[in-house]
Formats: sequence, C-alpha cells, structure tokens
Amino acid sequence: MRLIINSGGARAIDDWRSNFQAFAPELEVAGWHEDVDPASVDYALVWEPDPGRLATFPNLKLIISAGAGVDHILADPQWPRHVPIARMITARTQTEMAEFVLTSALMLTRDIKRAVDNQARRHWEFFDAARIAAELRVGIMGLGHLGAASAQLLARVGFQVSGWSRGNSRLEGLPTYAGQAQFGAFLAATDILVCLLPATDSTRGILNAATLSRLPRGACLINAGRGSHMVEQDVLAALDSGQLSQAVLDVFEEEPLPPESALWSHPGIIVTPHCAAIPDRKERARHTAFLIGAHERGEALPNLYDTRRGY
Ligand code: NDP
Ligand code: OXD
Repeated sequence: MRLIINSGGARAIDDWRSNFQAFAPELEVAGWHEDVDPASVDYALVWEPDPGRLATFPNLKLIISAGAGVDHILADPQWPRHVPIARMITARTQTEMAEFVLTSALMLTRDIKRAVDNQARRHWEFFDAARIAAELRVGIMGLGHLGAASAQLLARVGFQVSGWSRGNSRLEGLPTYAGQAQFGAFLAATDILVCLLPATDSTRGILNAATLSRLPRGACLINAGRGSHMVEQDVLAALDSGQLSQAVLDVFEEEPLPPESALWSHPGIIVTPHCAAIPDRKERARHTAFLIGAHERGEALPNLYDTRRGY
C-alpha cells in the first residue's frame, strides 16, 4: 500500500517516514516529488496539492487533508470528485485551537499588545486595562469541532460565551444564535468576535464593514478561520475608526502575509503566522494511519468533506 505525502516539503519526508514506521509500518511512504508509478498510489496526505496532480493517481482511494480545512484541495479544479476527502481533526487540534483562542482573548482583555509595543520603545506607560473575563462577551462564529472546544474552554475561564452557526450546531449550556435572521442579535451581544468558520462560498468576506458595524463600538476580533473570511480593508478601516479596538489575525488571504501589507504595522493588530492549531507530524501520522486502517477495513470514516454542506 502506498501513501504519497505533500506536507512540509521534501525536508519533512524523513520525519514523516519515521512517524509512519511507528503507526503503520506496512505503508510505503513516498514524497510528493519522488518518481513513483501513479497507479501505485492508494492514499494521499496533502496540503495545497499542485493543481491537477491528484487526478493523475488512477487508483487513489482516499485523500487525507493535512489540515481541518479542505479549501486548499477544492482550489484544484481537477480534484478527483469520486475520491472521498478526510479532514484532519484530532483531539489535539481542538485543544490547540481552544488554547489559541483563550490566549488571544486574554491578551485582548488586558491590552497586552500595548505593553509589548511600549517595551520595544523602552517606554513606561501605565494604562488601565483591568478588565476581567467575566465582564466580556465572546461570540464565536462556527460551532464545529474547533468553535465548540474554544467556547467551552473560554466559558470555564469565566468569559460570557455565545455562538453562531447555520443552525445545526448547539453548545452545551451556552446560548446560540442561528442563521442570517439572528446574526445581528448575535453581533450586538459580542465584545470579542471569534471567527472559526470553514471557507465556503457563503462565508467568503463575512468579516466585512456591514458585519463589523453591528458589533458594539470598540469590540475586538480574533480570526483563526481563513483569510478569505476577512475583507482586509474593512478590518483596517474599522480599527482606524475605533469601531474595532484590537484584532488577533492568524490567517490571511495571501500567506505568507506579504511584507508590504498594512496589517503588519497596525498598532491594533497582532499577527500570528497561521499557527493556531497545527498538530505535529506524529499526531497527524497517527490519525492518518487510523484513517487508512479504517478505510481498508471498510469502516465509516469520521469527518469526511461533505459536498452538500460545502465543508
Ligand atoms: P466544522 O466543520 O466542525 O464546523 C463548521 C461550523 O461552521 C459549523 O458549526 C457550521 O454550522 C458552521 N458554518 C458553516 N457554514 C456556515 C455559514 N454559512 N454560516 C454560519 N455558520 C456556518 O469545522 P471545524 O471546527 O473543524 O473547523 C473550522 C475551520 O477552522 C476550518 O474549516 C479551517 O478553515 C479553520 N482552521 C484553522 C486553523 C488554524 O490554524 N488557523 C487550524 C484548523 C482549522 P452548521 O453546523 O449549522 O452547519
Ligand atoms: C487547517 C489549518 O485547516 O491549518 O487545519 O488551517
């Protein structure tokens, strides 16, 4: 059985091989750019595969996304529609994201960016940012694996948490809002807006001027979903006008974020390099081995991309 991998580049392949040796020693692991017979490839573990390449493997049984999102695969106009796509969602992905959102929310609560910027200038400025979690309302857009885990952790720390989805997701013990009809009420009751939506046609550009204008003045934004959710100019304008006071941005339309981007130097923005929830290779090899084993045994696989839902 052969698994071809496009994740982490050629330098990562030895590490992938030693991890798969531990979890699935029977697998032949090939790097994306190695010369293999396309007909010998059974499984592909990929992040941003070059367009057209997946379609060249005639016996491909399963595509495994190296991340939770699948937009980087759907961007290939020729991805083989008859092959299922499994999403990389592990308990560790959920913990990493929940802790990233909690860290971000606490930094925003205490205006830590201001102290860090002052330190870079050796400038001592007392400022009063003594807000506590219990005084702030966090609204989470997207209540799937990552949104729900983040909501529960933030609630345990004391934040007032609510969530918004299309209406199929619930949060145990926490208020939820559903669909366009309740979007305005959700935003109006949110001091820190967290975006953990998938990238689909209906979520593209959802963090735009109209959405941001419905938040209370001075609200904060955390975007760890996708860069395509954000209209960057609208986020910058909202920060400049004071409609938003601060933002933590982990994902961008163009990655790496280009050096000339205004987002880098805006005093209200913390930029992180798309690192919110990236389980290490050991964890992803373990999960991939589990998926391949389950598929070979004819068992149902968890978290497959659903063409009907679009995510
Ligand atoms: P899930 O598939 O588990 O859940 C998606 C959620 O989004 C559901 O609650 C769904 O609601 C909601 N949703 C989908 N479309 C809409 C819409 N049009 N309007 C309102 N709600 C909508 O997703 P995950 O939690 O696993 O992952 C979310 C995203 O996080 C990924 O797709 C990826 O883009 C991003 N991500 C970012 C990482 C990073 O490091 N920055 C790491 C991993 C993931 P409903 O159930 O009602 O349909
Ligand atoms: C993912 C990501 O989708 O890393 O997992 O963004």
